Amino acid sequence: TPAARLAAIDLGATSGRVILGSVGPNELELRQLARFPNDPVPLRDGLHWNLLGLYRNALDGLALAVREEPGLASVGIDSWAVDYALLHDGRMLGAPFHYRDPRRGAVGPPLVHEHVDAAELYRRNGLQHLPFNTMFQLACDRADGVLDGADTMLLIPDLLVFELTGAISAERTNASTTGLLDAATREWDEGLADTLGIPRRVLPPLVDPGTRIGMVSGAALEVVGAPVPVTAVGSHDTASAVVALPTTSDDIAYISCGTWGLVGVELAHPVLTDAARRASFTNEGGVDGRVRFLHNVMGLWLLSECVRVWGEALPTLLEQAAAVQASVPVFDVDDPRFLAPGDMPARIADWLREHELPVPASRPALVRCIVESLAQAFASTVSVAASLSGAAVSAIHLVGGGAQNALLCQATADRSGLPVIAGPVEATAIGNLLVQARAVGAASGSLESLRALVAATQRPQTYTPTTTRKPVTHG
Ligand code: ADP
Ligand code: LRH
Repeated sequence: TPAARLAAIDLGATSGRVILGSVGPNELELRQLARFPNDPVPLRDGLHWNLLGLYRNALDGLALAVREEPGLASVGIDSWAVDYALLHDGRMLGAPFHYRDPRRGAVGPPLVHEHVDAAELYRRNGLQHLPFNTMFQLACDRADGVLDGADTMLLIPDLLVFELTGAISAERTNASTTGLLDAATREWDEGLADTLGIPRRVLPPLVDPGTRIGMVSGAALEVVGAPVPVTAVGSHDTASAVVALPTTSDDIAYISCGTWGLVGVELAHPVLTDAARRASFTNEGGVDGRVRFLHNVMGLWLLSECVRVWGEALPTLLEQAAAVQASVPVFDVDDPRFLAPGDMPARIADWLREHELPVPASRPALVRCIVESLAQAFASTVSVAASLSGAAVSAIHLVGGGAQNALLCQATADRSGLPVIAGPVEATAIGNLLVQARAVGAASGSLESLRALVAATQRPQTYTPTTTRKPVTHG
C-alpha cells in the first residue's frame, strides 16, 4: 500500500493549523502548512468566534496543501466541541457564539432544567454539566426567538464541511457533546429535543468518522484549486487526540492537554452512575464507538490568560517558574469563575485569599502555583476516572501543546505517582489524519493498530515520578 497524502484542518481554541500528512503502513509524517491564532471577538450581544477568519485561513492552508500535493487524497476537519451556527437555506444566521460567553452560560442551564433535571439529563446523555453544552445554548437561542428561523444547526467542523462541500451532516463524536445525543444508542434523542422545544429539523443526519462526505466544490473550489474529497474524522478535537495515543496498552489514562485538560480513560460502554455524574465525568463518543470517559479540567487556559494580561512570553515564565524554591499553594482550577476571559491573575489571587491561602508574590511564583494546581487536578482526576470506571491505570499519556511544558509533565508524574508519557504535541491532527488514512485505504485495522503506528513513528518523552506519593489505585 503506498502512502497517502492527506490534509488535516485542526481548529483549537488557542490556535488553528493546517497540516499535511503522509500516511502509509509504516509511515506517518507531518508538515505544518499554516498556523493562525484563534482570538474571540466581543460583540454587543456577547462573545463570538471569528469564524469567517478561521475559515479563510483554513481555505488558504488547504490551497497550499493542494499546491504541494496535487494528488491530495482527502481533507478532514476537527475543532473544539459544542459551538455551532444556525442556518436558513444555507445562510448562516449570525456569527457563532463562543462557549466562554458568560451571559449564555448563566441563562441556558436554568431554561433546560425547568423541563429536565440534572439527574435525568445525565441518564439520557451521560454528559458532565458544562453550562455551554449545545443544548443549553440552543435554549438561549429559543428564548431569544432566533431558533424559529433556523432550518439547520451545524457544529463548527460540520459548518466548515458544509461550506467546502454543500453537504449537511453531523459527525457523531462531536454530536455527542451537544447533550442531544442518546448516550446508549448514539442517535439523536428526539424526545429530549421535543421536550426542550428544539425543532427536530435542525438536527442533521449523523455520520460516523471515516465516511466520505463530499468534494470541495462551489466558491471553495475557486480558492482551493482542486475538488479534494472531504472525509469525516473524529471532528471533536478531543476524539481525534485520543485516536493518536502512542500506545497499544489499555491500562493507561490520557490527558489531552491544550486550552483544556481532558482527563480520562477509554471505555467500551458509558458509565451513567450517579457517582460519575456527581464527580462531573462525561461519556463522550469516540471514534469506532469507543467511549471517552473523562472530566474537563480548566487546562492551560489559566496560564494563557495570565500571559495575555501580562504581555509576557510563556517559555521564559515557565523557566523562571521552574526555579521557584518557595512552596506554592494549590487552588481549585475547576472553579467556574475561571471560565470567562478576564484578569486571571486577580481572580486566582481572590480565590486564594478567600481560602486563606498565601498569594504568590511574583509572576513566576504564580505560574508555578498554576502549574502545580493543574498537575494536582490531573492526578486526582486520573485516580477518580480509574475508580469510577474500574479501569486499571499504570501510566498517563499527555498529548497536545501541554506536552511541551516539562514542568507540568513532571509535576503530574510526581503528584500521580505514575509515569507521564508526553507527546505527540499534534496528536489531534494525527488522529484526524489516521482516520482519513484508514478511509482511503492507506492504513487499516482497529484503533490499536493506528496507535501502534503512532508509537512506532513518534518520539514521546517519559517523565518518571521523582517523589514518593501514594500511587493511583488500580481497578
Ligand atoms: P488548542 O488545540 O486547544 O488550541 P494546543 O494543544 O495547541 O491547544 O495547546 C496550546 C497550549 O500549549 C498553550 O496554551 C501553551 O500553554 C502550550 N504551549 C505551546 N507552546 C509551548 C511551549 N513552547 N512551551 C510550553 N508550552 C507551550
Ligand atoms: C477542547 C474541547 C473540549 C470541550 C471544549 C469545549 O478543545 O473540544 O473537549 O469540552 O473544547
